[in-house]
Amino acid sequence: MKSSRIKLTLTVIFFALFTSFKISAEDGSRLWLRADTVITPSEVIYRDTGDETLLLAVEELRRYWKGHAVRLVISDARDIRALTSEGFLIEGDSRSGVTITSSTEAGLLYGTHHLLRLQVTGETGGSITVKESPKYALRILNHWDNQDDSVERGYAGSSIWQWQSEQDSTVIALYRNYARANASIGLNGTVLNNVNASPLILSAPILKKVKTIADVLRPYHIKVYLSVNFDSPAALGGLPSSDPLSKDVRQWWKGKVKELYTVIPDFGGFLVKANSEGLPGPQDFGRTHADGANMLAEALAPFGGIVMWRAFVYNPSDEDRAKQAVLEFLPLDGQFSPNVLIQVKNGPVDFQPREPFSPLFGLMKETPLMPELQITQEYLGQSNHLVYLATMWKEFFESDTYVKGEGSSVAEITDGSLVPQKLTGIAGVANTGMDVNWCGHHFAQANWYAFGRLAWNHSLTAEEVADEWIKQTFSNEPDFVAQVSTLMLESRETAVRYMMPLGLHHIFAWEHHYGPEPWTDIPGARTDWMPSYYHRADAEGIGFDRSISGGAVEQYATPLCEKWKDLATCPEKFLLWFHHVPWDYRTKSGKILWDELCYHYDEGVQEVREYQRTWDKMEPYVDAERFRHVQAKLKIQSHDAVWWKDACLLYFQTFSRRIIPYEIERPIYDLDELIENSRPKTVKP
Ligand code: BDP
Repeated sequence: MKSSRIKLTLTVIFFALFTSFKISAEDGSRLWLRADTVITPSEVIYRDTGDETLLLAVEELRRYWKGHAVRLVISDARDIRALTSEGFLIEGDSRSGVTITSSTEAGLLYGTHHLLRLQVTGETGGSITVKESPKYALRILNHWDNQDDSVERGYAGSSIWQWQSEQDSTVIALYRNYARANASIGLNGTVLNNVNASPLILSAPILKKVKTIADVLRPYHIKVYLSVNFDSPAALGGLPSSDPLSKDVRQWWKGKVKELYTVIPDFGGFLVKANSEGLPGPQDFGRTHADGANMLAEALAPFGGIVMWRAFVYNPSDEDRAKQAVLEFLPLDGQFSPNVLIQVKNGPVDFQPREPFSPLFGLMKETPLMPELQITQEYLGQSNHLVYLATMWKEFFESDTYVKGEGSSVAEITDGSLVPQKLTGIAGVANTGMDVNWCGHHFAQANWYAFGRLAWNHSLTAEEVADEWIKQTFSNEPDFVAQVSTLMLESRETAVRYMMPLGLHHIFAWEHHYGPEPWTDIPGARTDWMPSYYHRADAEGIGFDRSISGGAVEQYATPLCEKWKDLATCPEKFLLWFHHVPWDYRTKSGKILWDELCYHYDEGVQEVREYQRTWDKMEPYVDAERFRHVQAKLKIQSHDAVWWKDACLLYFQTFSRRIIPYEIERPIYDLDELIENSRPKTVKP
């Protein structure tokens, strides 16, 4: 009896070990960097200066390059100088040898990763000539990580910085893997902490940890930045105020910055969220955003540091929230110091599944603007929904602002190609956490990947990026690549359909932003946090009329303003963003608005079910663990799509008083039940 129990235990242990070993091989922890190491390394020819970045490039090539010798060359020849310092040239042939040339070691590391990517995606067969320079100089991840290791809007576990733990060899190895992943896609900066920053981030014990992170990231050519709390001089330094024009306050910041650079000589600079959502800022002292930003800029300038000052501001007021950033920032154009960038979210409200571009792009002409994209899917199903964001970001990059005539895309305005800029940059709010696959959903890794690739080169297509990612992350099998790529490319539009079609926005549960709650109305809470503020459904129709005189549409240049202002010419994807539209309005399909809305929701649901069928067919191409994981997530997504459809249609029907124009399956939800279950348990003060 006893011995058989021991036997059983041993068998269990054996199987657990065996299977966990097998599983850990494809648990997603290797991200898109899954190439096997080569048995006989190829020759790597380089001049050993001991530079750590160069040695990382050499190590990558020795481990993974399967072709003939690679030569790494630092050169300042004219054609190399024509590239930016991070640019590179790859020339050669995998059979007779390849040369990577750059003016810097960082360029060689980027070139190395590019070459290895070409190898994995099967493009190193013939001769190779690649010449690349990044479009944006600063390509930065923003981590909304707190010192207690929680992550604001993070859906993949606790903070990868592990603030609460010893920075032992396991933690250092984690930092290293993170840095390598970022370097492989061209990212060169990281803001470690939440924009809702605690003043304690600048305290000595935390700066010690920051230094350790910076030391690990440095060889990967990744700079560390911090979000700072504007009230730090008072809250941390004990000064009576944090007024940016006070001499003592300015001195405090200068001292702090000096201390920072003593510990981290290549520190990048500060990211600041000020006078936004209750955070302190210069306006608390009757000063402007420019006064605040310039004070920090002055402290950072001697060390080459920068300030990324966020334009995400809105206050409870009579003004439409979508207009407020322009109202606050445009008058300050031209007043910011040369080392300040204004960091602007892609849309004027808040990372919705679809928004028009923020009108600050193009309007603010004298100040470098840095787009802020959100990789973490706060409003896009978090880590449960498969939503590939590159298509959304491409829509944003390619949006024509018309401010310099036709062809003034957001991308060309911000990357300095249309209007020369002193500084160029782009930020992405990270989706990483301690989950073994880093991002919660295997397909959410694609968004981290795509952010890096598009920050490097926004003219890549969403399809090219998806192809690269699929081949590296899963398989080169053409059938698999084709089907999964189609699914990814459609996925964002699908999410828009089952969540907020036709320009609807912000009808989420107001705190967690996961599910639908178009009915929420909490007495005493801010109206601009309530869905009804945005959808404005009533007996006549639905949508936010921003086409009125003085409305948000007027913040856009001619001819966009005129086009969007007119219901007849406004693209239907923005219909309810700019107009309050009667329920019986005839849409382009010939259906009335109510019916059109119903069909969009239903199509969204049907499309997710189609993704489930597609994925089921992919089983032969995918390892069992990742296959099942994605399958399970799609099931949740499919369930949520029906939840969205039922919630929105049942609720809006109470206004439209029309029938749903197709035969519906019995709704899985009842409106009263939906409302009852969604009542917030706690209310923010
Ligand atoms: C909103 C998030 C909130 C962030 C804020 C911001 O809900 O958690 O703090 O944006 O960007 O999207 O500052």
